[in-house]
Formats: sequence, structure tokens, C-alpha cells
Amino acid sequence: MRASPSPLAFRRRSGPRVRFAAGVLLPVTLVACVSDRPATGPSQPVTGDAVSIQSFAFVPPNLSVVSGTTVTWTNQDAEQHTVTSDDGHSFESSAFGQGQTFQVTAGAPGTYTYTCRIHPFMHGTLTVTAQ
Ligand SMILES: [Cu+2]
Repeated sequence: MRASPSPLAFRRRSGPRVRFAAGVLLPVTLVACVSDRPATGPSQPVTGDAVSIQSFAFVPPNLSVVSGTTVTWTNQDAEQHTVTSDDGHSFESSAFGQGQTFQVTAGAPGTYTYTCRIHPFMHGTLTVTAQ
């Protein structure tokens, strides 16, 4: 069992386009033990520290990083996108456009699903492992 990540487990990086929801938008916490189960869902995690947003998709769709890693999303599309954690508090970007990036430093280990607020059909997963 691992403790549920606290809302402050993710630290914002400097930059005007990066913001975090100040409050808890949804009273949802990650289920304990979520990091202990095998990866499930549509894609296996890929290690690295970067996600490309291209053709209305997060690539790779499931990125695995060690806690403490700074993860960078880069928007390659002409459309604006966001990176918004489904739990409502771990991370949330503003809408950002082509060539722009969003960064977070991965906090507590766990599996964080996220979406684009503008295009709810876009789904990604950030898998954070212990150091
Ligand atoms: Cu989008």
C-alpha cells in the first residue's frame, strides 16, 4: 500500500503558462495500491520524460517516470490543448498552443490519468515510480 498522493505532491515549474488548480476541484483521490497492480488499459508505459501532443493524441499515451523527474509535454498541433489530471488536483495546464510546452515534476508514485479539457476524447497516463 502506498499513501495517496497529496495535492501538493506535484510542484509547479516556473513559467507563465503553467498553473495548478489551487483548490481541489473534485474530491477524488487516487485509489490506494493503484501503483502496485500491473499496468492495465490500452497501452503499456514507456519510459522517458517527454510527451508529444500530435494529431489530437498524447504520444506516448502512457509515460513512465521516476518520482522527481520533470516531465515536458510539447504541443505539435495547430490546435490548443491542455494537460489536465483526471483527479482534479494533481496537475493542470492552461491551454497552450503549437510549439509551447507544459512541465510538471512528478511527485508521489502512482498512476495518473489525464485528458485535454478542450478535447475530452484525448487521454493519457503518467505512471510515476518510486526513486
Ligand atoms: Cu486538446
